[in-house]
Amino acid sequence: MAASKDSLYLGFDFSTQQLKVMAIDGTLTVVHQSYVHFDSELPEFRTQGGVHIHADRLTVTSPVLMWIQALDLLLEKMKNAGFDFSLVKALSGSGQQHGSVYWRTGANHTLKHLDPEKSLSQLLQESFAVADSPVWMDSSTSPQCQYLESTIGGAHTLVDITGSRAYERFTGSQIAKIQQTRPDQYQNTERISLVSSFAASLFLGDYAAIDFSDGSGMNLLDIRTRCWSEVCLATTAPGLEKLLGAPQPSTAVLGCVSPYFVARHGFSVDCRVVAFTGDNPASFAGMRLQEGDVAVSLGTSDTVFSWIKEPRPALEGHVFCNPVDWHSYMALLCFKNGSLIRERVRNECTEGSWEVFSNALRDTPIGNHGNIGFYFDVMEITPSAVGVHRFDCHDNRVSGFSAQVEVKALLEGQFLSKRLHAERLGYRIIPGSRVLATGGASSNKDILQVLSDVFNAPVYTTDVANSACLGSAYRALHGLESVESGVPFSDVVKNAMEPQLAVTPNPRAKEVYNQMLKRYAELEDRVLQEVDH
Ligand code: XUL
Repeated sequence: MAASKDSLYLGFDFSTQQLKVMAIDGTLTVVHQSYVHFDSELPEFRTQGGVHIHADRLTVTSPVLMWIQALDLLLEKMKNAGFDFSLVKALSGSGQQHGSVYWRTGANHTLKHLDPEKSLSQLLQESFAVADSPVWMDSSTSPQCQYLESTIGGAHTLVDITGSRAYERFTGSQIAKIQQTRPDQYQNTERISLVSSFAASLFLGDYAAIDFSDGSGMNLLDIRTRCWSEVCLATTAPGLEKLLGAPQPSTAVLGCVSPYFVARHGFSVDCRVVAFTGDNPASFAGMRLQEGDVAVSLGTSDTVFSWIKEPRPALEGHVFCNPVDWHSYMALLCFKNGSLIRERVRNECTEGSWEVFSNALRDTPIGNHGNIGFYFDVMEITPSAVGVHRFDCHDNRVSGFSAQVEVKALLEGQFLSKRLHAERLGYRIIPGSRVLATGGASSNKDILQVLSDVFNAPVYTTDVANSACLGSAYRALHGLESVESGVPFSDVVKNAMEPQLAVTPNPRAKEVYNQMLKRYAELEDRVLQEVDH
């Protein structure tokens, strides 16, 4: 299909704090953006950061009607801005991962017969068995996680099937908790959606399938067969297969927008709805990762995603089905000790100056004279350990490093850890591999140089503000084109703006860090054994 400026593709992102939309034309140019901020624009729901944190501090939910009202408001804003819905050829979207929505018996009938004279929030008031949806910030399901792992034969078995061990925020345990604590509401549920497939259902006027990629964040999907795992379903809650519907590829075209959107907003009857997915998979698409690439986001918490061919699920991190190529996988790792610890070390070792911090990185050799440090101010997710642990070149524990060595040890340690755990999930550096760096710290070239040296790959920077939204718009375009011609995602987005090359690896780095990675792995095991975690 020729790139056309008259065809538009929409990407929505139902994220934790706001609902966003981006429109691109056939040349991949962004032509429209809008958003609705939940706390400030829908104050009647009294959320903070888009959520309600309950008295136990562990239960975290969002009102499902808030998301619907936000969509009414967003479409209204777009109309007021003169947005022409009739030009939209396809739409897709993403949602915060793991959150779940419980449609009440009879809701699908309502979805199929929406009166265009009324708003979605008026029409769907009574459509939910559970009014407050559990979201990814919830950590109240430890008993359900323990039960799932022990019943199924241990964490390793669950990892082998679903790509992740049991996590409190993952949807399976959330569903189990609802079924156990509110059996009446569970009984009255006709369908369970993820936030992503719930949002797709609104546009489709029918229950939308859960896609393989977001479905991988539930501890319920067998990531190799891409079917629900019978044993996981049976261990989680009764009657679940029917409640979830069959999962579909993330690139699937689910149908056309419902007549409601045609009559009320002027969408074309042919506008396709492409399966919605999770926000991380959508960002993966927005950053246009390719095989061998790794994306490193350096923010409050650091995250790493990579494209992998052969998954090797591990006890840490997650393997999800790949959102743009169903034969492949994506690995996702989260690290809690990100920029806050970089700032603490900057304050303590370099008088609060990034410039002096950068000098320390430049003035210390690659490999830092064999010194290695682990810096976990708060309990780390990957690996599960806490505290600061320093080792000299003979693997002896030491109580402190000089300021310069400390700075380098922090950065080398953070990046060795990212490489080690990404490799444990199946990531491999191959010729042509790129590191795509994003987030606050990616503006510091000396930090990026260490990243490039440790990964032995060039580092590119990419502005991924709203990458989930952009990725969703790309996916809408790709979904439409692949259904017509089977064209791969990378071809559809090949003319998008390229990331900028920031630094290339020092030729001496490869050997030093290959060696150091082995020592780092051994020392990490020692830290895990020695530390009470
Ligand atoms: C990923 C996760 C978060 C949410 C944020 O596993 O829990 O990144 O997707 O929206």
